[in-house]
Amino acid sequence: MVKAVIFDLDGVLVTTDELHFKAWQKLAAELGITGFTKEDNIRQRGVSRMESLEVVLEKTDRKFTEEEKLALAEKKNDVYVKSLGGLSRADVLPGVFEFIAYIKSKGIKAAVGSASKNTPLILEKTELADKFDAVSCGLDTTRSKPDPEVFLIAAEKLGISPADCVVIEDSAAGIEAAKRGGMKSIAVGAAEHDKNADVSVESLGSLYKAMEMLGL
Ligand code: B16
Ligand code: MG
Repeated sequence: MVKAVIFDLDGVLVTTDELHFKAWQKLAAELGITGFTKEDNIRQRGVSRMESLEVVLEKTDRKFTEEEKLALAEKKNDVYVKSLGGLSRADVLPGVFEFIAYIKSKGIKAAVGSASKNTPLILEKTELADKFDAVSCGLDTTRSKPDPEVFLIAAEKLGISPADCVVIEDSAAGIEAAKRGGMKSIAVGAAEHDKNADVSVESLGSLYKAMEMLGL
């Protein structure tokens, strides 16, 4: 039985995936790295800031100390947070507000499960903050996706068993995390066709059908 939906943030609720990409591109350029592509950026989805940095640094032979890596991640985050300045309700992906209202009308709870430590800021700026019954994010966790921790914390905050939760994700790491946490999952966008997902859809418009397939 579906009692809760846990939404990933970046790439599922909001268009911040492009802003992450631009900020990493800027850092790569500053480091003289030329081969950082969209495909590399897709591997950064859902994983932590420091793991995302490793995806950039694997493109160079230069070696960095842990301290230098932390400084580089902070530098990227400063650029990213600045780019969130202009974020508004208009950056929420099409159909999100309507879909949340729909599941709530069915008595299903809604939560966020995101790796991002910037989750509270993003939810506030996009007017999504008061739409969720619980928020679990990078500020709550010690392990990142594909570890299920972020989704299990969301389920715990909701007081709902993992088996009754459906995760909506755009990353392979997030889909694997849902599976390892004993939850069902719907893969969207960049994660479409992920073999670990229970249902796969191209865009949010198809979520109603996906929920039906999961027994809503
Ligand atoms: P931050 P999600 C993830 O968000 C992003 O997909 C991933 O690319 C990023 O590295 C991670 O958040 C950490 O974000 O640097 O803002 O703490 O997809 O789990 O909502
Ligand atoms: Mg995501």
